[in-house]
Amino acid sequence: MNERDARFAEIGRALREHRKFAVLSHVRPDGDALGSTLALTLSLKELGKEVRAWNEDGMLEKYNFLPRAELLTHPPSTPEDFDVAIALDTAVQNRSSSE
Ligand SMILES: [Mn+2]
Repeated sequence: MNERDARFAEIGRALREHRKFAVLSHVRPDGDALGSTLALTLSLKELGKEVRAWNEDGMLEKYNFLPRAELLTHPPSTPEDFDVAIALDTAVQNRSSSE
């Protein structure tokens, strides 16, 4: 297995072997941020996982046509624990939060 496939396999294991996920994307989201967040959220739910889909800016009205758009919300003000947090469409760590 080459290095890229090994990394994908490792990500697959992390997804299969854990139960509770937060799926996040960058601030001032675009269609790929919100669409990829919803797509992974729905895939994980299909696997029976507990998933939160959050974006600092919430769902943009113009993307409300996306399937299950209502699942993507602003993060709550109270902290929540997860097994795995996944940042999508986010090349640098501090781009998923406005802080
Ligand atoms: Mn983007």
